[in-house]
Amino acid sequence: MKKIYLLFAGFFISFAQVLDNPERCFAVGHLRQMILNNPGGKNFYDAEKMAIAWEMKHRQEMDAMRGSGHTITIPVVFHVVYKNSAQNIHDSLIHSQIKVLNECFRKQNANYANTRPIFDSLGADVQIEFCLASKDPQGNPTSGIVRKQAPSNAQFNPILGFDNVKKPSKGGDTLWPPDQYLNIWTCDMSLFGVEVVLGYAQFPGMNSSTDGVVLQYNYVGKYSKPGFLGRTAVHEVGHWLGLRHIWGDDDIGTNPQSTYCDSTDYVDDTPNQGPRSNSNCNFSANTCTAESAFWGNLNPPDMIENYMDYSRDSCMTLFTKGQKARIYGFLNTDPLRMAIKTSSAGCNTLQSVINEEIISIPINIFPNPSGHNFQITFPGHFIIQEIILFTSEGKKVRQFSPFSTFHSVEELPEGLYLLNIKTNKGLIVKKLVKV
Ligand SMILES: [Ca+2]
Ligand SMILES: [Ca+2]
Ligand SMILES: [Zn+2]
Repeated sequence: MKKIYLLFAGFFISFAQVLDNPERCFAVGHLRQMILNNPGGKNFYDAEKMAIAWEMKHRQEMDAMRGSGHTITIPVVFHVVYKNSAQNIHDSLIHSQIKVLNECFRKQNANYANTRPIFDSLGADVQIEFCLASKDPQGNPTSGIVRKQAPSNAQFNPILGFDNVKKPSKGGDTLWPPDQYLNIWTCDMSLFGVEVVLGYAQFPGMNSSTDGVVLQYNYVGKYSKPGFLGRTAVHEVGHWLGLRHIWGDDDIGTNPQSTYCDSTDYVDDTPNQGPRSNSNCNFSANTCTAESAFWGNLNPPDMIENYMDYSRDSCMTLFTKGQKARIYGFLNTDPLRMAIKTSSAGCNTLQSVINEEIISIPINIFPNPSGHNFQITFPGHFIIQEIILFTSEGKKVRQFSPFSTFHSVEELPEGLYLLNIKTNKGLIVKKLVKV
């Protein structure tokens, strides 16, 4: 399909769009549009100056914090804005998304081990965790997920419906106070039925009435879309915390294939990079040879493992220590990000990831209800790796061997349990009733 450049507000919108290949991220386009809409208004670049100044002064503090066990918890509210049932995504996908965010920001992602040796000492436990808020702005209990049906003619794509998902008058949903919540909207940003972008974030230091992250609904959660692992949200929350793209965004609006090595993400341990990665895992990419002071005479390859590049989800493994320091710069200088560290919005305890309502997988439990033993049947192409039983409140009560035929629940109290069956195809959760 040929490239279609979309004209908007008198300038070429920065994501010159190849319509059969949705752009990963519209955060920088959003930033430019915000500045255009409100010239002279509060601006990310001012917030960034403050963050960089903080970072310079507090290097030692950052070192001392490492491994200290201190974490910041950020309560999240998901606004699910939908026009049909597919867009009204299941709670379990959102729970799974929170889990992915926590794995990546705490460096607990299983694929960290795939980070190349030249980079593997640079990965940071960012010491930030996310949870679904347990209190709404009025102080009433909430699941941290709010749902709103939008009229069928509502327009949420960034070209014809810029930030509309945040505006009730345009069919969107109002944000919750951004000093207490990370607001994440999910919606369909397609244009004429074609996906144009996976997500975008508003950078720190901008208009507080539109703060937050927007995700294309079918990229939410770990197994929502083949080939994607929920890392669109990780990338966007990285922007929301102040990170720039690793290549410094100087390829936008010009020739995406050009090599531009003079811009920066203001992080010294991420090597200079020319253009963005092209949603691939090209380990031989080395687009800039003159690196920053951090790398001395070394000429490291492009860090395609970084969450702030445009690599494929499966080869993303890290935020660096330098990116962590930059994030803490914003967390200690930007008014909204400073306030959210002591949010009183509380946290829900996540239940296990429940997939069975979404994907019909021919895995059966019998007998169910069960008084003594149960068996699991599954198709031959599934390999069962782990079987864990949780109470309906999410407390782990049993782990069963994946190699046994019968699993005993004899001594357990009667009631509803959730059986998490980890397979080579993903996690499947089944309800089990003990009688
Ligand atoms: Ca860099
Ligand atoms: Ca290089
Ligand atoms: Zn981005």
